This record gives sequence, structure tokens and C-alpha cells, in this order.
Amino acid sequence: MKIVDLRSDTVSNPTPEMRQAMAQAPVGDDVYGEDPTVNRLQEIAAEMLGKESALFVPSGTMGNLAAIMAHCNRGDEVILGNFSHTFLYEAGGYSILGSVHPHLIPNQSDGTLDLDDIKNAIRPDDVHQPITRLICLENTHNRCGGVSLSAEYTKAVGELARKHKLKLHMDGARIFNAAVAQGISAQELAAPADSVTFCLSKGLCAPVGSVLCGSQEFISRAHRIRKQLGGGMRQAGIIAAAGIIALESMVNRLAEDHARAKRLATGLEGVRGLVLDPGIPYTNMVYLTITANNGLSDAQYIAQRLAEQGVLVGSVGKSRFRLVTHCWIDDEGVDRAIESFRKVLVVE
Ligand code: TLP
Repeated sequence: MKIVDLRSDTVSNPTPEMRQAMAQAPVGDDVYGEDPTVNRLQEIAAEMLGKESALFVPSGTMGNLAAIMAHCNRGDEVILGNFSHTFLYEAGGYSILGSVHPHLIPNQSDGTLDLDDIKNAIRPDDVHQPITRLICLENTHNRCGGVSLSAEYTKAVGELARKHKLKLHMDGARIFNAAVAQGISAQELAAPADSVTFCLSKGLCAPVGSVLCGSQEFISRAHRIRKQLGGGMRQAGIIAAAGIIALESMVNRLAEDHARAKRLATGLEGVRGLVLDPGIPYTNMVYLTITANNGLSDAQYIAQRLAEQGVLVGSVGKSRFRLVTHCWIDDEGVDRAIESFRKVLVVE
């Protein structure tokens, strides 16, 4: 049985073109800065994000962690959303390894942080309080439904940050989804941020890796931190080669994933007991809530029943699902997912 894996875009396998490029990649020791393929990937990434410099890191988690540690000193504070991936799903690395204190403010349903909430969270110069150093945004916003933040909004946060001498980091794990959805460049979306992390290993299909971009001086600090975190990789050109293909030929096709997410959402909206939450998807994520249906309301149980039919979905909490489209999900996969939900929820 062919598996339709909608748990995440992280499950997307590398394309045949990537495997070929990986096999043929010229390599060297990247800890010495001598891997030509890594160096090329970093140059392309910096240019696409409009930053001076870039650093290849093993994961989005390490990219965000290295960024926070490079911006903050021990005991400083970072302002971030209560639904941000960095707060929810990165194992508290910035607190444990960076000794950085989180100041949480609510994420609005559109993934933004309210400008007044940010202002109110900035600490006065008071010996009792930590020093505010950094603001983090996420684009697209995962837990808020894959919504994308606009360049105008990010600019307003950037201006606020500069006014208060703070830095702005963007977790842009899926910034190319945001760019494609809005029809603008990733560079424009990232322009107001001092640093941005993006992932090659999600919708762009590379097997491993993320890139942290920023000023030369910031990246040289992050480089040392990557070493401290054990992220210095040797002949990493083998994986960077796939990252180059990801940037050169996988960005524009993200529009197909967005169209399929809409098709999936529209189909599932018609299944009794399922409610789109927050609504028709903006990018490649479909979030749904199950309202009690024939006594069935346990998302994990339903996910198991779907898995028996070869359809894998993510469950979020007790009664919510996340389905993510990616390069290996075709129209047939979308239709099978809709049909399987219908069988489990309507027929059972
Ligand atoms: N997100 C994963 C899970 O960890 C939830 C997923 O399946 O979506 N920022 C954002 C916005 C992310 O969604 C993720 C991964 C990361 C950072 C971390 O990237 P990795 O997994 O490469 O460390």
C-alpha cells in the first residue's frame, strides 16, 4: 500500500536530482572552511535572503539556537510568541545552553505579535529585571496554521526593535512558502530582520540542513557557537549539494503544495465532524478540529485508524490535526486522504 504521509513537510525525501548532485559534490573539510559546496550554498543563501553572510547548520533548531546565543549575553531576555516553535518545540535550548530568559507574549491568530504587547514587554533599565535584547518572529507561523507575516508588519517590528536598540531574529523555517504565497521575494520578507534561519529540509526537500543568515560579524559569532554546539560538520558538501538544488529548483514549485493544501482543506471541510481551524490554508498546512462525531473525538485514535489505511496525519493535542502538503503528495494522495477521513468519520 502506498503511504500518504501528511505528518509534516520534513518527511519529504530528496529528489533524484539531489541524490545525483550529492554523489558528485566536490567536498573538503568545512570546519577548516574548505568545503567548496558548503561555501557555495552559503553564498547563494546569503544572496537570496539579502544578508551579508550565511552559515550552514544541521537543523532549524540549531539555527535558531545559534542566532539567539549570538545576539544575547547570559541573562538577557528574548521576546517571543507563546505559540512560537522556538518556545514550544526546541527543548528550551536557548535557556539551557544560552542562559537566555524568555519573555512570552501572545501570538495573534495571524501569527503576529501585537506591537503594543512587544512595547510593553521591553524592560526598563532596572537592576531587578533582565535586559531585553532580542525579538523573535516566525514566518510562516507553524502553530498559527502556516500563516505568513507581511513585509509591512515585519518592517514595523524592525523599526520598533531599532528604536529600542534591540535585535530582530526571524525563524523563517518556511520563509520561501511565505514568499511564494505572497508573490514577493524572501529577501523582502527578511529585510527588517537582523538574522533569519530557513530550512532546506522541509518543503524544499533537501535531506538535512538549514541556513542562518545575517551580517558578517553576526555570522562569525554564530560560527563559533555552532562549533560549541557540536555542529561543525566535515565533508558537509555532500548534504549542501542537495541544499543548492533546493534553492535553485524547488522554491517556485511550493505553489503546487499550497494549491494541494487548499484542495485538501476544501475536501475535508465537507466531512461531517471536521472544522477547518483557522480556515482555508494560506500555505502548505491544513489544521482541523474534530467536533464529536458518532462519539469519535480523539484525534490520536482517529490518526491511528487513518494510518491503517495508509494515511499518516499529525495530531495536535486531543482534538486537532495537522496535515502538511509537500513535493511527494500528489492529487491522488490528497483524494485518498479525504476519502480515508470520510470512511473513518462517517462510515464507522
Ligand atoms: N518543525 C517540525 C516539528 O518540530 C514541529 C514540523 O514538523 O513542522 N521552526 C519552525 C517554524 C519549524 O516548524 C521547525 C520544525 C523548526 C523551526 C525546527 O527545524 P528542525 O526540525 O530542522 O530542527
